[in-house]
Amino acid sequence: MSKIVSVEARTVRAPLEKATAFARRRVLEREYALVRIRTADGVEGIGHCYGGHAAADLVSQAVRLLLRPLLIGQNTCDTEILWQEMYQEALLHGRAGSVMRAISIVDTALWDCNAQAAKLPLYKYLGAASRDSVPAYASGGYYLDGKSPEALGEEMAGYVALGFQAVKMKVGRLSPKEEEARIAAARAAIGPDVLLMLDANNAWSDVPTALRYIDRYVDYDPYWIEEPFSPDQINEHADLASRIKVPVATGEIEAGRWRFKEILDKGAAAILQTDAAVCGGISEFRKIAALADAYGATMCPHWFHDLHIHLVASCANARFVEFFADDKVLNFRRLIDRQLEIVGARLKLPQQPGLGYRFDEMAIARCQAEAWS
Ligand code: SMN
Ligand code: MG
Repeated sequence: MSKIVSVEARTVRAPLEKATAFARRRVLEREYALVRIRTADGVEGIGHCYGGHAAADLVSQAVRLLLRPLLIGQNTCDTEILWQEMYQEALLHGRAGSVMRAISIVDTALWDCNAQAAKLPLYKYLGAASRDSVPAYASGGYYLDGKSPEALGEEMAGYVALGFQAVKMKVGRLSPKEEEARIAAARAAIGPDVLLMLDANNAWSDVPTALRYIDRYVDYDPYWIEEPFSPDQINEHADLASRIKVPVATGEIEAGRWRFKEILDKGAAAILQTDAAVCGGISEFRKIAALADAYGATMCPHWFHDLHIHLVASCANARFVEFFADDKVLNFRRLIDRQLEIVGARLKLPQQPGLGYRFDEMAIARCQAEAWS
């Protein structure tokens, strides 16, 4: 019996040890919305999303007020039916943003329940596209007060020493000249063969400004330039993509297959960074990945490596998991009870049923967390 008997949510506020920054924001604290779904046969599925630096309660409340009433008593296997019902129910509030995050985490918890009930790791339940491990890149290179280009280079070289052959750093916060010094230091530290991704986090608002920066970056052989503009500036992404050889990557805060189709139709990105905890869940991610495949685009999902390892391992057109090696800038790893194993430049596929990890209640209690309700 996969009948849903309870749906609970909670918001967790997890401070960072040290303030960190990317192009247009400084971050001191991270908020997460968590969900757990229990079934009549005793299975518990989980889902989680980033709720930003404040107000993740918007997501938890959407789970409680909008989604829970239509989930209780339903069957966890009816993922397509339930997705349609949640989407329709949330139409006025949702379609993107916090309410789509709420749908995403509920959908993830349903898939977690179903894969556990089938006693299969999620990637196998979805249909494996990889056997033992998947490629990953190490993500970091944030701005910290007093962090020199040399220190950035050391950080990047540290990821290579761990085994990674692809690394990502932040760009777009400083002047073009200061940025060039950072990128030059990173490239010198990692050598010519390691892939170097650049994440601009919506740094620029027009194509000429973006080009002033990127013209200086190209000498250091970037593998992609990520989120050069606001996500709503799809035309600017497309214009930039038509002018530079470096592939444009985007999509970490986009939701719904229709929006990704627009990105692909306009040639605005060659790499989609769809986040299953943002776009509408695992059900929606798979539709977006199939759409991207037909356009020859590649999926490189956005962070939450513990979740996205299953999606990279079950989509033939997925290339990399984004991996955060410590909890300095992203501290979600502190809230769960299992860490992935790095094997060279790859991550070993977990063999436990479902997502393969649980929330660590003790670790959550050490944060500012509300009770499940
Ligand atoms: C990022 C932003 C917000 C949360 C996690 C990670 C970043 C990335 O843009 O792509 O790594
Ligand atoms: Mg990014």
